[in-house]
Amino acid sequence: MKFERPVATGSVPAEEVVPLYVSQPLLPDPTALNEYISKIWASKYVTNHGPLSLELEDRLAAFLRVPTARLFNNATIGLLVALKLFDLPPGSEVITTPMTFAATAHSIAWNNLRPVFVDIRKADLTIDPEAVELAISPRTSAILAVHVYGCICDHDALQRLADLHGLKLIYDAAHAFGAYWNGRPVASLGDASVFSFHATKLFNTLEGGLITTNKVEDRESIYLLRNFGIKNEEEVVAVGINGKMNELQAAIGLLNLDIFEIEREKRSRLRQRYREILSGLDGVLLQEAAENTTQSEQYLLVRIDRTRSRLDRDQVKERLAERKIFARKYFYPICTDYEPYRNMPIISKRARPYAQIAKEQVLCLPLHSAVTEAHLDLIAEVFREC
Ligand code: T4K
Repeated sequence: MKFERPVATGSVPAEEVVPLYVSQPLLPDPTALNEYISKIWASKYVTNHGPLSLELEDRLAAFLRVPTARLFNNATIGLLVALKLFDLPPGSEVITTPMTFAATAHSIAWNNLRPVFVDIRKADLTIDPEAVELAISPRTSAILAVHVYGCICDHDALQRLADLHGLKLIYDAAHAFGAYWNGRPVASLGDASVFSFHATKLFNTLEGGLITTNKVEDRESIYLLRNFGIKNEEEVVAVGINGKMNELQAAIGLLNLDIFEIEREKRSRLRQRYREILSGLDGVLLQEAAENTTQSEQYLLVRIDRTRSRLDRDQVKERLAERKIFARKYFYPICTDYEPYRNMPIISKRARPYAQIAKEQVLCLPLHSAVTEAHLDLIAEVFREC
């Protein structure tokens, strides 16, 4: 539907408002980057486990308090390798959520495993442990849970189920860098976690990813899988892949590691501002982190409940776009709407899975330091109409 309304009538004229996207990459000072570039150029060592990537791995392992942290060229390859690491029986089932990015489900299918989709919790849209329990069968080998939008899963309940049924518990932590569960960095939860360092992520290396585990012996296995399975010049001992991070990406990571907490602080304050603007509006719900967890500040998710609001989610998105504010419908469509997984059920304790309701409501608003009070005025105006 096309709206003919004039754009922006808030305190700031629309033409003065710079287009605003859902994400904006955190980029380091180019002068500092140039220093790294000079060093890389002088050394001529640009990839294949270079000194900067090794330094970044060590710093990340210390920051995340894990013995094993292995960098990857992106999180999708990281997810492929994390699943490969555990030699799950071919054709066995991996329980996951449909409310996620395509990479989660695809990494299961690429490993010749079968994704089994289960419902999500209403409170924070993370995977519902009760639905996981319903889906466990003799064919299940693992749970691939997602800390979606930066909200942390119910780890206690998932770990209990994994222990009880002898399953691997792997976290797609693409959105969760820097988040805590019961005072622990989430990197140490379950059997493995995979983080994304894509440009749209708070901590980023332009493209990149990281696998973390609690076992020191995984360092060698992940290293091999990341490097074609090559042990030395004469031995190839595993079916590996090329998942290496290059030195330019690592340099950006080293610099961003020094500044990302500042950005996160700004995002926390911005989340508070969003709360002030949106709380009390009928039919508008903000996602909140569960007790004993912290938000990574990756995404600002609102749900717009059409049964209680005047405008639906798509209309709100369109009205924001008219004001040059580009929100995104992460994650609509959900995985069970995709061609390869179409018609697969979403196992749920409800007659109608909550994921089917939530997918019509979700909208991610810009959450980064380029958001100004003028933008917030425009956003508030749209939501008041809503
Ligand atoms: N698991 C989960 C749960 C994930 O969400 C993801 C990725 C993965 C696994 C896999 O991680 P990686 O293999 O990518 O490391 C983006 C990202 O590409 C993707 O990393 C992310 N999740 C997904 C949720 O979103 P798009 O297609 O929505 O991005 P795009 O290019 O439309 O960018 C969004 C906005 O960000 C743009 O409108 C403008 C801004 N932007 C973007 C880029 C790339 C910039 O300002 N500068 C930029 O360079 O997929």
